[in-house]
Amino acid sequence: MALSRVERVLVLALRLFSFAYLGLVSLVSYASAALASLALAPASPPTPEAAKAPPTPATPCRVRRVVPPPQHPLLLLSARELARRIRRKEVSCVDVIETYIARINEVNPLINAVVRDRFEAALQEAHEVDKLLSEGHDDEEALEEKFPFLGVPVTIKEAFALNGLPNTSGLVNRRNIISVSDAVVVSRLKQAGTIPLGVTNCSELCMWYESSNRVYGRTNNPYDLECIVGGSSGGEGCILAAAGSVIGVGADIGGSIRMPAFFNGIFGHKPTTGVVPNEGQFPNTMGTRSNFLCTGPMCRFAEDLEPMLRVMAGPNISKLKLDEAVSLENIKFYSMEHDGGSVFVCRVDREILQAHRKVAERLETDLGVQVQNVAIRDMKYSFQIWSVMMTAKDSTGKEAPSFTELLGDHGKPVWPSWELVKWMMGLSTHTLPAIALGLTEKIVKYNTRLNCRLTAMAKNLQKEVVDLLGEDGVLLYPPHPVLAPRHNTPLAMPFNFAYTAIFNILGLPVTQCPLGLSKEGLPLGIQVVAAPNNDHLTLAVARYLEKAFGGWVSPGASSLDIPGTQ
Ligand SMILES: *[C@@H]1O[C@H](CO)[C@@H](O)[C@H](O)[C@H]1NC(C)=O
Ligand SMILES: *[C@@H]1O[C@H](CO)[C@@H](O)[C@H](O)[C@H]1NC(C)=O
Ligand SMILES: CC(=O)N[C@H]1CO[C@H](CO)[C@@H](O)[C@@H]1O
Repeated sequence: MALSRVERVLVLALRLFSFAYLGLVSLVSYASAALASLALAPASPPTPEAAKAPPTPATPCRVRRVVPPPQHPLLLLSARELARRIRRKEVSCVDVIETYIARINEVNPLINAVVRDRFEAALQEAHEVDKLLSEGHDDEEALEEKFPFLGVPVTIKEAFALNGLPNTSGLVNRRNIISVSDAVVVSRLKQAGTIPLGVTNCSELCMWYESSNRVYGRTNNPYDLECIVGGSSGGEGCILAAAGSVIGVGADIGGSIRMPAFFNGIFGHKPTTGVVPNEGQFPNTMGTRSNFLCTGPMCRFAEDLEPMLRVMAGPNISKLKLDEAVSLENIKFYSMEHDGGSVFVCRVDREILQAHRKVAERLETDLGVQVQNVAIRDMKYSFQIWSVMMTAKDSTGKEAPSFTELLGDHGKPVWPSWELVKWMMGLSTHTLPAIALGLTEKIVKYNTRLNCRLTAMAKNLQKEVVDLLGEDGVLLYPPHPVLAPRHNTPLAMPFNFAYTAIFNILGLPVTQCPLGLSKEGLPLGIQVVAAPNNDHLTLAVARYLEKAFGGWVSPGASSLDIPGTQ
């Protein structure tokens, strides 16, 4: 399919914009660095002691700032293991909760991931759990059946309602809204015995892949504070990776679980569409978009994905086949190393590619399987397909609400060009990506013919991928073309999320799995995709990859940072 004229103009405009934008960003950062060094320079001549001190070595490159590694052994256990030890009274629930609160207090000033906490209430609930256990009404098995996560701390993406905490989704207008109820998944997790510690940051209206907004500010990557955490469930990915939480809740309409899971080196699962209820989050989706939004689990340890999914899905879990045993040797593995060359998206980073190939090699040697390379042609149009499908009318002919309407939050729709002017003067309460998205929505309208073609393409692509994977197939696909970028730079590569977004349109279950760290110490990863309702396959592969590649790596613990190693 040739590019339409609109698209060609858009690509050109985008390139120009990226250059201009990156130029501006580097100018501003040099200027502020220069100002900072001026401000730090001693006003008087250096004292003799200062003169004697060894000169600070010139650093050839930027020094990476990371969060300190977790020291307490309780912070290194999976949620399953924590629950087991609490049930057996090998550790008190109060100890677990206090340890996690201390960890959040230690790392949050650096990363700004937890934006509101409920520490006091959590401690109160921990005391109740310990009391329940000391009364000893139930035996261990009955307890596990009733409360699989009894006493386990959990964090929740701020966009979800958690009683007593805000759900602004980063909109300044909603700053004073406090939830008076729980979202369905939150209430199910509470019933399973978890203790929520607080809510975590997201992007404005959950529509961008950098978690920064005018209500809570910006969240920093625990492996490099200068880098983004991804979005929209970015605070969640970040606090999990920083060992300030062990399990968490995210939602994903274009990669909002999988991108932060990738940038922060943890596990994130986008379930098959229509299994986990989305109710109780803002903005809640309407029309066709609700077919693409998926709520799902995020966590540090692969073994926690499945029990979380069971709890969050409730009765809908019967749609999946989680009780079926999976033998990895019988899975048909397919691999696609890039999308085939979309003009909108960056090329896949060499280290991501290398990690991908290592996975394929390892599968072949460990399991004796053949990983088959495939080239699915229309994956190249992922971004166009996603954007057309997101604005499609639903079966009743109703259009999804526009982004500018959502920004206005039941008030007047926001006028993006005016907001841009205000933004330049530092007066807008919106973030630049949100304004840019509003503008794009106004300017770019696919014409009807192109619309029909892309809609048809989405249908065909879905059939092609589902037929290929069948009941026993799994596709390996990069989670994103680049490693966690520096803050603000995503604006210069706005469509890279197409690598995750296409699977929302296709409705397939996908698990993002961490694969260790890059040379620079940033997380690597891979997406594992299966046909609808075959979540059990991707979850089994996730557990295997964790064993083979080490899973989550504690930030600040890589050989690069510990003096004396290597
Ligand atoms: C939080 O957001 C959801 C979704 O919009 C909404 O249903 C819920 O009422 C909100 N909570 C409050 C107390 O406003
Ligand atoms: C089952 O899934 C559907 C679609 O996501 C959802 O609307 C419904 O609430 C779910 N049912 C239950 C009982 O969770
Ligand atoms: C930068 C910023 O605004 N950070 C805020 C994030 O949220 C916490 C908790 O609400 C605040 O204390 C920070 O000031």
